[in-house]
Amino acid sequence: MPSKTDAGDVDVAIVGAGPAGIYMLHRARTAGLSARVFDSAGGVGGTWYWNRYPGARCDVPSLEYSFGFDEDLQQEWSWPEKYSAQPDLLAYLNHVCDRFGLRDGIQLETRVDSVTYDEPQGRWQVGTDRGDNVSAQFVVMATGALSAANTPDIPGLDTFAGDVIHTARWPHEPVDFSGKRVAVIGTGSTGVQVIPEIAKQASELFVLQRTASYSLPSGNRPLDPAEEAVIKARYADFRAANRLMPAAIGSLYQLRSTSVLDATPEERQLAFEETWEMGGFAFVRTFPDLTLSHEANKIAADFARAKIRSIVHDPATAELLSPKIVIGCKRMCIDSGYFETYNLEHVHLVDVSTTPIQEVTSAGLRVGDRTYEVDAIVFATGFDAMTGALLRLDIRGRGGQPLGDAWAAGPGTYLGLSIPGFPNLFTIAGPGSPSVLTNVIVAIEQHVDWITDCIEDMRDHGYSTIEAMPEARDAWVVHVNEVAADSLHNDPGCNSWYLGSNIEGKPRVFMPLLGFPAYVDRCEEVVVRGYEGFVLSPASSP
Ligand code: NA7
Repeated sequence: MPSKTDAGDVDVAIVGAGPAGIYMLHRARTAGLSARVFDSAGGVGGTWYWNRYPGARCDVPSLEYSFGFDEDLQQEWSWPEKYSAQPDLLAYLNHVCDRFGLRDGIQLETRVDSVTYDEPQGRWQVGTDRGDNVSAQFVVMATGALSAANTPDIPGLDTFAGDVIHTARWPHEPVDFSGKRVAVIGTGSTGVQVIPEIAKQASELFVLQRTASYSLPSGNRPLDPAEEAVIKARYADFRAANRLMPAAIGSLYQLRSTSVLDATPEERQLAFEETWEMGGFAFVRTFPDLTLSHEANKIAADFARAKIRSIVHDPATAELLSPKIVIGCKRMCIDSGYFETYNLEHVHLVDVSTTPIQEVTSAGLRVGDRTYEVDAIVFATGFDAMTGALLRLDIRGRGGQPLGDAWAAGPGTYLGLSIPGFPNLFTIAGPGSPSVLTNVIVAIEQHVDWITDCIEDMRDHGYSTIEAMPEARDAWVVHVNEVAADSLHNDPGCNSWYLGSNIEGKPRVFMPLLGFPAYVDRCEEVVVRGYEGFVLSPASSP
């Protein structure tokens, strides 16, 4: 296997300097591979570099949403809060880069705009907007599942006289909304975080809601050093226990194992109150069947809707804020004071579910007969998730085939790691892997370890190329769909970004794989069986 062939060549080109790209660089280097990371951002951090809107916070507890690959790292870092705010996560990821001496391998402010397979050479050409043309034996797409920001194409947007900001492209300098009339479009995980913060400053705030979200209180608080010490005393065991959980988090919760349908109304109420108070995702796991059957699901949904009615004073607003969809079919939101915000006199909820936003004028937004005059519009409208970042790049595999053609009917991968026709190109936390349905840091570590071990195996055994077989991909796509078929995530009333249905024209396909721990076993089994489902070729035959 060639090492660096000339100044511009590397063994591994990595696209993206978020947690996945950072860890990939570290593992590649420790495996003796030359590697370079490219990112269009001005700093490392990925999601936590871009999403610097007020209120931005992780919805997975800090002690779990952090790397577990190095014992010293996890012992020396201290988190100030149970759920980390964006600046703390960004500081952590910068610390990781410094601690492992990674900065010289990361090329920032450099957008990769083409990734092309050079078939005769058996190498990839990575082209950037700075004119780099780097030859790499392997390419790792660490581009993030939620990084391609989605701004709806609303007529007249370019005529608006005020400020337009997408939450995922928030300015670095503080934005002052004091005395301003602001519109926020979107009430997903981002909306529920940013809305209470903007409401603290704005003179008037219009929230344009298309679909009401279930949102659970975070229960965020300063992290108790004693609690942190208990985890740190057995951090490796804690991580291992989490890796056995369906979402790779939450091994600490002592939840019930019996059906909600077998509980009395009093027992249900008590159980739900307990997990609601606990904060975070615990609520959806109060009983094991809440996300498995409609009957069980409705009981949890009714409880959550009753909570909204108990918080929001105006009954009409409470009704509008009460989700009608299955609870948990979309990603649950986690908030700090979201519903309470609607009790403020200057905060107005605007329903755009039946009458969409028609146009933006120079003065504001027109919905039906009414124009909402505002000084700023904030788009909390999410992402072209899972495939967006990959398809926005010009990736071409064997025969010059664009990835967009290969994925015209939906993303087809083998193990969420590899695509037939795109040899030696790996996706981290890509479609077809548990990715966003797990603690994504755990998913990233598992993928990076698998990819690095695979490259090392290839090197040890004289192989230069690995490529997924089309039959293996087809069987994997069937598996991903089968697992999701009976899940409430696939409920016809649910238009989630998991299904791509937040983006017009995107094929409706459930993209992540349900079933984390079993997936890890499957990846290991594939290796044990000699990379079953892959073709490995020796150096002479690219
Ligand atoms: P989400 O969860 O996709 O939420 C986006 C929100 O924007 C959601 O309420 C959408 O309504 C709304 N939206 C999108 N387009 C429009 C238009 N054209 N008009 C009105 N409303 C619109 O993105 P987030 O950034 O909040 O969260 C993404 C993930 O990041 C989250 O799940 C966590 O994993 C972290 P809709 O529901 O589509 O009707």
